[in-house]
Amino acid sequence: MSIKDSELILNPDGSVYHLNLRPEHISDTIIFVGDQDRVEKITKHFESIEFTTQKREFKTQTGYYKDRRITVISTGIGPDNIDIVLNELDALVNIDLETRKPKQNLTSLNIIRIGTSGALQADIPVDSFLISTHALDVNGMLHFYQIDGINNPEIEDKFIEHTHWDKNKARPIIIINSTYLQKYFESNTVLKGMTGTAGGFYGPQGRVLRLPLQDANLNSKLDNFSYKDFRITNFEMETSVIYGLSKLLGHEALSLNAIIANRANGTFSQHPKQTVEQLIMYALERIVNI
Ligand code: R1P
Repeated sequence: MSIKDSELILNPDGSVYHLNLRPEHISDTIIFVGDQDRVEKITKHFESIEFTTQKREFKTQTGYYKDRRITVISTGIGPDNIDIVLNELDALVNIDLETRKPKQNLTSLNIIRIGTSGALQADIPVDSFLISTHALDVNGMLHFYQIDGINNPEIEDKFIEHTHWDKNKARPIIIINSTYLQKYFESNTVLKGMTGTAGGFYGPQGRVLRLPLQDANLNSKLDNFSYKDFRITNFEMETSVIYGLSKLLGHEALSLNAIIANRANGTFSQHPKQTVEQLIMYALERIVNI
């Protein structure tokens, strides 16, 4: 059965609907950033750029860094955009866009997120780098897929019990990332931890401007949750769904976080752009070794 036009929408030039990409436009090594302006902060280091396109917040460039063909794509903010980006990238490599049928031989992409994040633990300094070894999904998008096999009910139940999680909110999902990519990015100076992924920036991450929160103590409960050697280290808005959808679709993914805020002690980096630039160079130098 071929996938109907309404389910896999292609533009008149044959590109996928939101990303404006055809299969030949992407590498199998893909860097995700949130901010569309961060794409060129990465590709300015490339020897050459062979392709550029942008539709809405999804800007893509493909080129070469030290003989390695790399695609950089901006996802915008949040889990909903990751649903679009990962499904459309997967369609580019794993669905025959002519016959509209899934391919027999599947391609596994290497996906590296270079993002910013706020630490939840007082001892994680601003301007540090952190690899997400685990992800805590508190936004609910993944529940629309069959997630048996990527979730960890035993740890999730402990978390629900610890936080008295409100049953009107989506059940939290904890994903253990087991990608082979991690070993390429580890070092003595890079921290590791469980990254919480929220579906919003303010209330869902415990920020109060004018609206009261359903649970004003949630961040401190996240802060002091521990199970075996798990500790929730930081908050952002994409990692759990990148990890979840990548596992379901058969791709390898790793999330690298530049910690630019510390929520526990209320501090923000004095030079966030420099910190992100340093993480970009750190990532590029390691990507060439994969
Ligand atoms: C919020 O300001 C955005 O910044 C963080 C969050 O995950 C969210 O996307 O990541 P990026 O800097 O990668 O966008």
